[in-house]
Amino acid sequence: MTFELPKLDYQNDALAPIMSQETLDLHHGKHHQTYVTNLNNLLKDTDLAGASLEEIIKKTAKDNSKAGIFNNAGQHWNHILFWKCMKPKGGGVMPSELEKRIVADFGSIDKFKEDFIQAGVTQFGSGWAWLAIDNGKLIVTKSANASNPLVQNMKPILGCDVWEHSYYVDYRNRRPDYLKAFINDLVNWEYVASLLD
Ligand code: MN3
Repeated sequence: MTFELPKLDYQNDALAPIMSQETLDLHHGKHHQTYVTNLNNLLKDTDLAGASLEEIIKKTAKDNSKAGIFNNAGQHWNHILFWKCMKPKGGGVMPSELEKRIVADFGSIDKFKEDFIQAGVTQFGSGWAWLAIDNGKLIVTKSANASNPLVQNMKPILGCDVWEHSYYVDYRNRRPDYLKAFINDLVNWEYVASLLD
């Protein structure tokens, strides 16, 4: 299987000013494309060629000799979710099914958002903040570099990229401001809700 860079569901300038066209040009057009290109090159003539992206991630997660494949496969998967989880004029009111689940598992929407922002802020170095389903319960977690909750048998339903390439053009070193803007003004809650079991 040859993996391909997915097209975005919106124009590269459609998330501005929260996420600029320059950021999307670089992040989607260059960074994500590089992960896809590297992944295809690394998979050539291996026993993983032909496996699904999820299978590749799960099979290489604990194998240091396949770290290159894991990193590029993980980043491809993570970015596919990330682009889908945003939309122009995002944020706002969640579908009631998702809202109920979040209130049940976090106590309130505000507490969930606080936990999510905190996860992203405290991820040391590059990585991701996640909302994931763990045995039927919604949890907030974080991961380093290319990893994600799939490797712990959880199902991520929202991911925020906290690598510097995701926010440095628009927010410089202010990662907390980027995370607040993401959760309040960019998230496509209808898409996140569609991933609930
Ligand atoms: Mn990225």
